[in-house]
Amino acid sequence: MPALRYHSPTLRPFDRLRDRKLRLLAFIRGFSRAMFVSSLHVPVSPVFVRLNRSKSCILLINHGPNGLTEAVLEPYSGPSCTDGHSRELFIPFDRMREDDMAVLDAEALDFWEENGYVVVPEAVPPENCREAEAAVWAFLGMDAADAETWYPDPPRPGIMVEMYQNQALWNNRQHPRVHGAFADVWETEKLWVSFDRASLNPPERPGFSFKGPYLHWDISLEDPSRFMVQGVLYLSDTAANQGAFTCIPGFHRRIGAWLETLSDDDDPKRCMQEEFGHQAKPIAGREGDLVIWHSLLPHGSSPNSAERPRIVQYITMSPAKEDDDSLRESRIQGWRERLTGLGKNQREKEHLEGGTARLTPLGRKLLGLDRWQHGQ
Ligand SMILES: O=C(O)CCC(=O)C(=O)O
Repeated sequence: MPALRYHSPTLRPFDRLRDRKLRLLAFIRGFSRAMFVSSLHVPVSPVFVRLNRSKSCILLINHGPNGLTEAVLEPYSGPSCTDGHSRELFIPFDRMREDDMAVLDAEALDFWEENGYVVVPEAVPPENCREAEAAVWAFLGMDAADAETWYPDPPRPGIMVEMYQNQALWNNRQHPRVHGAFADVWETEKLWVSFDRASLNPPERPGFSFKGPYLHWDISLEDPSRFMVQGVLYLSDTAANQGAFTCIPGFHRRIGAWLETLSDDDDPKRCMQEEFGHQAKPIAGREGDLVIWHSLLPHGSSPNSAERPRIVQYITMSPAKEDDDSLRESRIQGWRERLTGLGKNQREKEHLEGGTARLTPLGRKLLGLDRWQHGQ
């Protein structure tokens, strides 16, 4: 029986089947009810399923009088089985999460794949936003109600706020829905969270103009197949003209071919701005919404022509590197001693003045203090 290769995750997952195990299957993207029913018809059982990154399973399907009634995925470590009783599927994802943990539904995942960004609504509750927003105002020594304090003299170098270890920031990092959304895009829950900062982007006014960041990339473009994601959490409602996060939707899918057209002397960032800058789209969001974007999307902030500053917290997650002891120790030290993030590890204001953030069991794993293997 020939191997079946399936690459196009455009079909919708099971939406009517209620069996928990069947719905679990749906969250291996690309393996959908529609595919089952219309492409495979009645699949033979057992089916050998090779998930990428070396995980394999046996899928056992039991038929009831009305067709498919039960499907069970069992871990499998034996050889590939492609005999007459099984069929080999190559499914390009290795996620096996239960659907009640999923944050992004099939529509959101399709949107993500198409556009390279997704807005996760209400990723954290309003009280988390208010606490984090208050922490930003306090850190900057500004008064939310007094616009004169938003424009200090000398001016701030940009919109970034160099706070990393505040309890309110950690509360958002360790919020289960934030983790769930990143787990959906990474297809694994075993993640570490970045020590990222906040930003405050005030309205432009005479004598004060937006200084960036304009459209850019934060990763090397040497290997355009690399997968990395970034995120911004809106701490208050943010209109499109309020300094919203801006990106060129879908660029992650065409960047590889486009880079091929550039010569060695071309500067990709300048060429991208000239050719595609007009396609940049500001992404509005409500308080607590999290925008996750594919790092190959050109992205930046934008000038604020509204009345109120835009205040955000940056958060991203990536697969935990639990075997890297020195990295793990340095993360723990960064949290415990309240050092600056983004790899800088400096002793600044939070080290001198702050208290170490309290972590939940999820937060301990996202830091690296506890290992993912040991349950949760
Ligand atoms: O603040 C924003 O909206 C964009 C931030 C950004 O460009 C970045 O994090 O690299």
